[in-house]
Amino acid sequence: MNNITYLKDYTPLDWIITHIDLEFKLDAKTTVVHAKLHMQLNGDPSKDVILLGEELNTVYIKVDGQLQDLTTLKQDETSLSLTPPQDKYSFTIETCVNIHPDKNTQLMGLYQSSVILCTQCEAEGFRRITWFTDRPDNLATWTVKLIGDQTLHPVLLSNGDCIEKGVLDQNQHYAIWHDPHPKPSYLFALACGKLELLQDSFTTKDSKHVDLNIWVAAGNEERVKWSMQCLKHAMAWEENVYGLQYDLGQFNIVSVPDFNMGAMENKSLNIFNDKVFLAKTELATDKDFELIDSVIAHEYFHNWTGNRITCRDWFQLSLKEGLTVFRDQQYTEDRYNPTRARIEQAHMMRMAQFKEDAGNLSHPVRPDHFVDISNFYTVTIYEKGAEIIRMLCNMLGKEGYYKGIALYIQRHDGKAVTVEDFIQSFEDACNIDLSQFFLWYTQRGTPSVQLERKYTDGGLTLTFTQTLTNAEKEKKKPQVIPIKLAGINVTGQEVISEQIIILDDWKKTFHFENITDNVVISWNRDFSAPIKTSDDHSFDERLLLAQYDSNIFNRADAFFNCAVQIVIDDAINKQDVTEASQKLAVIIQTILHDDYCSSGEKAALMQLPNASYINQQLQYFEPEAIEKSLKTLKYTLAKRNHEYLKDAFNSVLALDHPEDLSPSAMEKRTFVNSCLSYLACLEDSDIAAYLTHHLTSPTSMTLRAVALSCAIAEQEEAQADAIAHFVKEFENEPLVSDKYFQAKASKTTENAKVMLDTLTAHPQFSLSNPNRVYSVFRSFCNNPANLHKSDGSGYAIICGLLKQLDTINPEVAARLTQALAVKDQLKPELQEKLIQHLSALKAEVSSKNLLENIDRILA
Ligand code: HT7
Ligand code: ZN
Repeated sequence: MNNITYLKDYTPLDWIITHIDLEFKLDAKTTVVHAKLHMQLNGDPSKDVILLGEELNTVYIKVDGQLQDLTTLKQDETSLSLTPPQDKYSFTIETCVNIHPDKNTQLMGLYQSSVILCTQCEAEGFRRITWFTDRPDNLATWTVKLIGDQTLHPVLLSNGDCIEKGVLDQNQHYAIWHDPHPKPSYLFALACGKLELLQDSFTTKDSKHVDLNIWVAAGNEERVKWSMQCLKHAMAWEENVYGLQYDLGQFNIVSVPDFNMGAMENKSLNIFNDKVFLAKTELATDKDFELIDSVIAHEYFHNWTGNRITCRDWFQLSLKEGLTVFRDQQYTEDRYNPTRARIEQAHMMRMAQFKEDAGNLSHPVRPDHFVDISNFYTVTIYEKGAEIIRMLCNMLGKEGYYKGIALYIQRHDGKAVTVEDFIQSFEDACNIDLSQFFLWYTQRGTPSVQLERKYTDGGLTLTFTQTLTNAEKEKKKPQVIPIKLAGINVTGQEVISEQIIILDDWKKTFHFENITDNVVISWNRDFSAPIKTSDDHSFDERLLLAQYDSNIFNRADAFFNCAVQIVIDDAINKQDVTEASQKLAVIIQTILHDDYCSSGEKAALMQLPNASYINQQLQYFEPEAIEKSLKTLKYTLAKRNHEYLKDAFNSVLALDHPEDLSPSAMEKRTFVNSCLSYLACLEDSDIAAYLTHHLTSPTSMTLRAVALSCAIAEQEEAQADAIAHFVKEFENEPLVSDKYFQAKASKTTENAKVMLDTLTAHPQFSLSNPNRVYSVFRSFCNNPANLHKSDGSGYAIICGLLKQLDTINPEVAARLTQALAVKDQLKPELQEKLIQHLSALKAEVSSKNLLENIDRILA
């Protein structure tokens, strides 16, 4: 059994590394790493120094210059124990190790990605580079010498400022980098290779000049202009909104094709996955552009929330991630349409985070144990963590929030701290007790809140009841739930004005005087709390909200929930839903003709739920029935609005300028695409011609990508030649091929194995590139009708893949298990099949990432 690390066992280091001198002799096959660690007493001097290392070929280890006998040092496979010299409070450890970047398919530590040698150290990758404490609470200053071949590695980058450069014999050269800001090892980075540079600069409010350098492989230069603009926007935004400035003379970004996540915030040397960095309108969609903007902002914002103030231990991961996601969400809301942004954020929470929290991998935002921390880079830590801070911000008001942030930064700059330290800053700045609020960090699961209306002479009483999953078993206490609400009468007038009430008990009532009419409550407006809601509203009352609610977020929500209800009534409750579907169709008509909403808001207002979300609402998944009813509903809505949709589609399409990346131009294209996704399920020769045209002509990728997914989903046979044309046109553009993989793999098919074999045989596909693996297999898993096929064949496919990935990239493998963490929502026969496949897989794999998740699912 793998070792479990517990939060309660945290102890500070007895010896810390205060400074490190590192030297790399770079070579893809064998890189030689020399390290000199400057150790200082931080606790008990009688204790040994424990250093961690993984897959290192150790050449020597010296303590204060004395060679050590390697055979006696090892504690186990991944740690060694060194006895400090007697009576000394500081000493040095020197090590020399060989590592093999070209064999590193895990993409953790130092690895090769196309022509670039680069690193990924968060969370525990630095120990794959050299022996180190490798904990976030060991902050050190760093001096790094990089030596490489001038032809293969003309650019040599690391953290901080370059303090020396020079040429050596045998075509070698070197660069020395010094980072004056103490940082933990997970923020170390190097990136070396044949890289092209796009340079710009930024002047801070204090008139400090910062060089902005973007480095990419040759051929990608045209695709980084947007990224540079986004970086400058993010820097200015953070100064204006948070009053925080950049703290070094240069900021470097390198983009690589092989990367386990989106990007990494290494101090002054961010490394990005090409997927969230490279873009031009012919190759990337508006969604890609917007995502790039938010990820660049996110990584840049980490400089303060994560780097200057970091985590004491990995249990505190949400301290930096939740806060930084909240900050990048604020940025996106300022840059684009805030309502649409909020609808998308809530959508993500409901689709992914609620699912995680209801499944076998559920964990608190601040977990209290783990086997492998890399399994905790989850929507719970990131997105739910951000929602907690949003609630805090709404409850304290903007002024209180920024006061708390300022105090947090003033107190903890340069330190490794805890979530408690963060919350304490708000308590002290705003003089408020947040002890009950803190339960959001420690209690897992999504709270469910139920609302009941009762009319009493001349007034209305609202009763809110919260229930928490496993409340008794896990000894849970009621959480603090801020609920934004308003009341609307039958004509759509607001008769209870918008306000925030706080539910901080299992049950609470709120009374409103002078209410005589029937009132529909628009509540949890703007997703004021990350909760599941249920109430006593009728279908018609929900339709009223979908039509009249002045809060656009809740209007979209009402439409969405009506659609969910219709699909479930049709598929599961076997009710006649003809009338309800027609009523919902009328709402689309209203949305299309609404003069007060922007195009992006209209698109958000008529968004349908996906099959995965609807299945999630059932006691047991019913993939086939849900898929069929969802298709029927979409067809009914499209058919009834055929002409309206087409008019709206054509008139907005006519306004399109593919090169225009302004938010309003992007919104228009979003709207066109959302009309198209309805229209494509009808027989319409104009729409068929539109699909063919966009698949075969170089128009905007925003329109082409959705044309592709609609063609594959709805008209695959008729559009076969056009689809083939698209695939051929982009055979050398892996990021575009990913869009094809996604569309194909998410479609329900009779023979999934054949379909997946064909995709994985595509020349662009490779199991060692995470983007390709996710495009095919995550998309496949997101379709319940494929993954949860009644014969268990979906599980056989995924478990077969996980077995292969276990030896190539266990982190990616473990991330894919998330789709299987719904065991208890499967009917007994299917559950049995999943258990069989997972148990067999467990016997065949060895990575702790994968084993931890398999165990959690099977538990
Ligand atoms: N903080 C970064 C996390 C990350 C990561 C974690 C595990 C494995 C690979 C990784 N690459 C990046 C990303 C972020 O949240 O900004
Ligand atoms: Zn982050």
